[in-house]
Amino acid sequence: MTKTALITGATSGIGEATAYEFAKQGIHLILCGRRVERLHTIEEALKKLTVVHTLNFDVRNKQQTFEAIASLPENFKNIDILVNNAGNAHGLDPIHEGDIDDWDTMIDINVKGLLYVSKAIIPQMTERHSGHIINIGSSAGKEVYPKGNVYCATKHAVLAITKGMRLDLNPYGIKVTAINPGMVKTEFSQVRFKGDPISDSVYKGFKALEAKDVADIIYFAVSRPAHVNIADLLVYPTAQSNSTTVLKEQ
Ligand code: NDP
Ligand code: 8X3
Repeated sequence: MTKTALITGATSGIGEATAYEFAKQGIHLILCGRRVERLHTIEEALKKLTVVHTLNFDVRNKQQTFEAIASLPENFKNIDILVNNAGNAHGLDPIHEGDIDDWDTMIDINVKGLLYVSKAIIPQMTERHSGHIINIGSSAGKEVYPKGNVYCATKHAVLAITKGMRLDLNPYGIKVTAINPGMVKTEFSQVRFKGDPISDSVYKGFKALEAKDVADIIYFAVSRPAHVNIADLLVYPTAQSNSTTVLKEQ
């Protein structure tokens, strides 16, 4: 039976690559993000492969989030796969120099936004006794690195929420998975460093993961047989061995 997936943060990086991967597999798509033009460009491209609907909302806005999801047309209302991917780091500063607005932004998007979207969708999954939630955590949810403080805290929270969801939703036959990548070359560092050219140096001297590498893994997780749940997966680029150790060419 054809499945429907809702992907947050589908306008770039891991979310966009996941949309392409799912579309190739014929999964019907609900693509979410704030940048409406990008949503439409991606929709136009993917319409050749599958059925696509777009939702334009900011996950920080509770009302917008619930209204957007409630507005889904009948043929998109039953969501089988939720990919909670929207998120970013904002800033990289020691805790005593951190910007409070950056902290608010990361907590509001990465933690509260993920919860709002989940709250809007989970009741239909519990009612149908089926569904799969993929939460995009990070290696930063497993370890804390210098200056990573609040971003790492949000990703630790994503992991705790994932574990909580798995416990609470297991009786309803709902799978819950955390996919935790190390360094992936996306727009992530441009956002973190607010367009500062320093963002160009982050992925220099080694082969970082590509968004497609993570998308392949997400599709692998959602395509396992009914009795198999990938609970928690950590993936690094080969050159990376933990959050602070990356083999770079000089
Ligand atoms: P990108 O910056 O390329 O993508 C982030 C996506 O999140 C965009 O589509 C953006 O869409 C969306 N987004 C951001 N803020 C909001 C918001 N307030 N409301 C709705 N959507 C929002 O980064 P990545 O693809 O790398 O990041 C995706 C996820 O992967 C994040 O959760 C990130 O923490 C995680 N991750 C990334 C890693 C990396 O090294 N790149 C490693 C580990 C985890 P728009 O701006 O259009 O709203
Ligand atoms: C993104 C990976 O190491 O840049 O979550 O924080 S890292």
